[in-house]
Amino acid sequence: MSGLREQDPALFDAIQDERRRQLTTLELIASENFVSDAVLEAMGSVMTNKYAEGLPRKRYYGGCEFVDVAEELARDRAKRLFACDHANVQAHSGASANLAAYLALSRPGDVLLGMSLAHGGHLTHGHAVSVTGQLWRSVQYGVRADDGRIDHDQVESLAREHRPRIIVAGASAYPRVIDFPRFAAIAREVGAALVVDMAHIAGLVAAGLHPSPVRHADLVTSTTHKTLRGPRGGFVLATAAHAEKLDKSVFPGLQGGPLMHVIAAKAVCFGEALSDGFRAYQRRVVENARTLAAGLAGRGFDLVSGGTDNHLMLVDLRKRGLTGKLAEEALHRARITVNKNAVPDDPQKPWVTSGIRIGTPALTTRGFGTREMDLIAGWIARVLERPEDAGAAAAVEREVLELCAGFPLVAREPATP
Ligand code: DSN
Repeated sequence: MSGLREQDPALFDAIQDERRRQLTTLELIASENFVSDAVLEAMGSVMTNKYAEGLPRKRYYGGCEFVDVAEELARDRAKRLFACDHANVQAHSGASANLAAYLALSRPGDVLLGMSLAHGGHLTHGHAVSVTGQLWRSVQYGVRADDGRIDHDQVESLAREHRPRIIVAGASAYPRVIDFPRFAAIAREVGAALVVDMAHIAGLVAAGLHPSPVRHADLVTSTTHKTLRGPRGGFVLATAAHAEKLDKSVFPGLQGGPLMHVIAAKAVCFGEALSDGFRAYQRRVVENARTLAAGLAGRGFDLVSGGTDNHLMLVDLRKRGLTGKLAEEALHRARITVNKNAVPDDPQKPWVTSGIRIGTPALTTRGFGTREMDLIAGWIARVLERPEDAGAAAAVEREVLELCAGFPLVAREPATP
């Protein structure tokens, strides 16, 4: 067999271009990260060739003895990492993980109480354009207008009024600690199950830097590729009581053959996350986010909730007369990658928005520290001061390229499961 370069030069070139883009831009999308060489190697392995419907030692196909090893490693390490009874590591994505959780604990038509995307939640927490908002009767809570924090009183009163079957806690653009005990108390009071989607903060939870949802939730869903720094995929943690229902709702309920090469890479990821090096990395992620947030606030930017406790911040650009779209595009010209993001009660459409979301997991993996975060805050301020000025963007771009050259993406410490 020939290599990719010879067999498919167009695709080979696209991969090389993407590699160069990652090396020569400042990656500040809060949900992205750079995986280790070991994770990449497992993902690019022959395990992709294998069908393995079922669970380890209970498969519908022969020849599963080695993929069983991979899945057992992934499950065992996930259980150790998050101190939980049971882990299903087959969900293809965070969206699949959430659907599997809802199917395990409810039926379509039941009431689902989740956080509105417009206030920092997620499409799959019951948004009208998502299957979760179409098949379930969705009720949505949000954050308080005055301080940008989750409005637990609203959660409680909506729960009492609508008696949801499931309450979902978790977010994709919420910079503060989530109070899982409070959610659990509300769920208990109204007889709802609690699902926590910890996709964004899974790495912080693993490192003990955000309180764990595990003792409070019936099911905990997550992705592996955000702060957890693994392959693109999902997983679900369960109490022993829900284990069987959960496994059945993933397969055969929702999915066919599991992606065994991705599951192998999840095993590597969980192994890495058990190391001291990973905990130190997460501490730097949070420290960098605080520094970047302070650097932006100090330069006059409004941050939703006034700052951050975790790996991300949400910048409200309304007072500057900018939209998220314009800011994203201007920063892109300077090789600074962020995403436009709705701020609470955003007057703009979702494809325009009034904010940008900024996160530090990827650049922290790359070795950036607080000194670089302050530089970056300054560059963001300079670009957004004159967002239409190509000269200003070009000047920052030159500095970005110089900084990037000093931080090549190199393999990190090996996994120490
Ligand atoms: N798209 C993810 C994010 O950026 O947060 C959530 O699914």
